[in-house]
Amino acid sequence: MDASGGSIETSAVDTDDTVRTHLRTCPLCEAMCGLEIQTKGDRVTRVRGDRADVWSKGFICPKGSALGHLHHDPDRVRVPLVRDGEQWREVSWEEAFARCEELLRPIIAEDGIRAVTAYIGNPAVHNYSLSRYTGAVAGIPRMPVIWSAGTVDQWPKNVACAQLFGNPWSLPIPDIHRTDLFVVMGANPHASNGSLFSCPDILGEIDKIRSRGGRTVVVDPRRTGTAERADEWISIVPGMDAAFLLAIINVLDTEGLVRLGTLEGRVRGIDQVFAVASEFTPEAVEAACGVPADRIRGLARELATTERAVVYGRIGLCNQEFGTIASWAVDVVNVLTGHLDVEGGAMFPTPAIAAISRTARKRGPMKPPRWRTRVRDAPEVLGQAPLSCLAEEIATPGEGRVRGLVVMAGNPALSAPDAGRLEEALPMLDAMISVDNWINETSRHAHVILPGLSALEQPHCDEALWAFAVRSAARWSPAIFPRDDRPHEWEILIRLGAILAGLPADDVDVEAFDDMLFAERASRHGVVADEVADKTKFRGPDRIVDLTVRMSPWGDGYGARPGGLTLEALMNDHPHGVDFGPMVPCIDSILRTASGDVELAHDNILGDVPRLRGRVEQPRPNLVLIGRRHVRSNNSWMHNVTVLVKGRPRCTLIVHPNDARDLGVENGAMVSITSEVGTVTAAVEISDEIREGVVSLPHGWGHDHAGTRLSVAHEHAGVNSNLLAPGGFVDVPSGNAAVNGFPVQVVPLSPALR
Ligand SMILES: Nc1nc2c(c(=O)[nH]1)N[C@H]1C(S)=C(S)[C@@H](COP(=O)(O)OP(=O)(O)OC[C@H]3O[C@@H](n4cnc5c(=O)[nH]c(N)nc54)[C@H](O)[C@@H]3O)O[C@H]1N2
Ligand SMILES: Nc1nc2c(c(=O)[nH]1)N[C@H]1C(S)=C(S)[C@@H](COP(=O)(O)OP(=O)(O)OC[C@H]3O[C@@H](n4cnc5c(=O)[nH]c(N)nc54)[C@H](O)[C@@H]3O)O[C@H]1N2
Ligand code: SF4
Ligand SMILES: [Mo]
Repeated sequence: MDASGGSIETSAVDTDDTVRTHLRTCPLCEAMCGLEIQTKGDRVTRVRGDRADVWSKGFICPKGSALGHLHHDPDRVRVPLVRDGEQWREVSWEEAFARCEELLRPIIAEDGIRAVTAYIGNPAVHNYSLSRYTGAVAGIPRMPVIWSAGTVDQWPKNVACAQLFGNPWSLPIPDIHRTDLFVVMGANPHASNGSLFSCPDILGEIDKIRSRGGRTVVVDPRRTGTAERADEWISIVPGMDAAFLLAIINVLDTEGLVRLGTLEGRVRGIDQVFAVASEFTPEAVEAACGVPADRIRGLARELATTERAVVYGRIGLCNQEFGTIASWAVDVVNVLTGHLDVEGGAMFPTPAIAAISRTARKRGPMKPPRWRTRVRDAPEVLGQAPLSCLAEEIATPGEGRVRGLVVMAGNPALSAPDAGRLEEALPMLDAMISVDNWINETSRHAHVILPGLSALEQPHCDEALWAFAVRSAARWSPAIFPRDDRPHEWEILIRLGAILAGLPADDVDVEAFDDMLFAERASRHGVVADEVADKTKFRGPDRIVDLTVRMSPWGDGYGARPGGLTLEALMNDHPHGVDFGPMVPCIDSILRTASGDVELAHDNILGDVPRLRGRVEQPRPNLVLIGRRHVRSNNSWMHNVTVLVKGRPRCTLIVHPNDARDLGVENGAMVSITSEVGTVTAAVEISDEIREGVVSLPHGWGHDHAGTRLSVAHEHAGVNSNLLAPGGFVDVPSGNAAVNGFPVQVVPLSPALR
């Protein structure tokens, strides 16, 4: 393998038509598949899974094969754009930054930096040039408040882990390779390929569990592709997982099934948890959950008596009404059945790229909110407030109004709850800068669009995601079409941060800021930047990866452990990745709670139980809506690729046959769907895969707006399900959006299209 780390020349003559094969990590989801990408000149000619990859061993999904289409998409923005009325003008980078300065400067002069905020979208996690530098935009100017997709995503899990383990990012991951009972709640890796649980080919692993005599149980209101592949589907009423899990805890207590195993003597608050769970008997919750008491009891016993078992919960347990209790209870069950930090249970990864430092101080219980939002008075939780508040912060006049917004790799016009209000608010901004590669539903409102490089034009390293991976592996990939004529996103973000801090746009010393940011990050790993300056040849995100690789247990510690891994060695010696083995028990290096033990009982979680009790006792609405994902979609942003959107329309409302009969609709009928905040129309797809009383509409659609530049997506528009999601419907302890499980009315609009 050559020194550039994975480019194999397969033609001797270097012409424009040279065929090359490149090794490259897919940046599109958390599975991090290693791909083999063939190019001819400047075209991608073939993408397939890299069978020699130590991590993914050839696995690939349809999105990965579409990477070339994303790169070649004629609609992709390649040059900075500045708005001139309704038109976009292509400008130089200097002019683009000058325009940012011109727009932002008066706002900050008049109202201070608090009048400007930022939104960080999901792809930042998959792009290390962005992820480690979004902090530059917020940090250099000391922006007091930022927003992110986090509060429509995993915030409840962060809150739960902050309490249980003392670090919001210490997330236990199912050891799927060694478990014999895999309970999947509110996750559908058949579509998502796994989340906060990096593992290629999870469905293949489910087959392997069965072949070694084990079982997989999926708890979901919908019989998903994952449920089809599993051994059992437990159909649950949306939002009732917290009650279901408290009932399991209740059984563990009353039937004397608790077994702490290796955590004996390291767990606090069990009695308080049992006291709270005492009224949640399986019989008391069966009607609300829609799951027979016997099945709940049986599952508790199976979990308690199976040597290697694990419960895993994901987005369906997070962006729902009781996200924090549910996400917390998943790990409480793992703890009480002796399945935390042991093989085949829920384990903490030890990443070889240790982006999250484990040397953090011990923490007391979570702090009371340090600030509240101006308009709704919503409390901050772990530094963020509900994303649905952003619209009113822009639209409501008065002191402290948000007048400037920097959006980094996000499309909140489609992804934020109560999206209609955000759609109305974005045009009220005096300055909106989008760092994005397309003109979509959000960036169409920007004044300046600063495009990043395509995935294939830049190197890639999942320096954040390996912390959630089932094995201690690592990989770095070089750019396939490197370019030096355009700034990398990390450079763009530093320049924006400096402009926001008041520096002249044409005089930003990017290198100096990078040094400063590196020094700050190095100090978190106990490294003094000046002392290692001559030991690294990298800058930007690569220097950070070099730091985190070298400070990992396998790293060379900048010379302290000769022969240990460095980024240079990862690049040169391991083009197919490097694998240091499965997860190992490591609770001592994880726990950062005040007591140093696992702390189960916290007021802000247990204190939310009365709200849950109230819901359990309430009559159920007629119909509630949940979302869904599809393997060929990626939230809102990959619908402009023909091969991914062709075929039957996917933005349909799935309705159970009995509900369809009650509504008087047949397959294909158009219906209006109305919630307390909006109405959309969609075609009905009748299927018994959905629970009665529940309908499902996917998110990320609604590409019919004027002013976007998404020619393919426009033809496959669908509707925006977040026009329906009520902004005030949140999981209270975390502030996370509950975009699943809210009541809707469905009304037929047309006769069935037979
Ligand atoms: N109803 C409902 N709503 C949801 C969810 C749900 O399940 N149901 N899920 C929620 C979740 S989990 C999430 S994470 C959010 C996602 O919400 P967002 O992150 O706001 O939305 P995405 O659709 O991921 O938007 C990605 C944007 O990044 C741009 N982009 C892609 N790659 C790059 C890149 O390399 N650089 C730059 N600069 N830009 C890039 C795309 O053009 C697009 O504009 O949606 C949430 N909203
Ligand atoms: N192909 C593809 N892959 C993706 C994405 C994508 O959009 N497309 N998005 C990425 C992102 S940003 C994320 S966060 C991850 C998410 O990864 P996953 O969590 O696996 O996401 P989903 O496929 O939406 O699965 C969520 C499941 O929760 C169920 N559900 C809804 N409400 C409830 C409830 O109240 N209780 C229970 N028990 N289940 C419920 C839904 O029916 C659905 O099957 O996927 C990532 N990967
Ligand atoms: S599962 Fe698909 S989208 Fe995810 S990393 Fe692998 S190829 Fe890419
Ligand atoms: Mo997400």
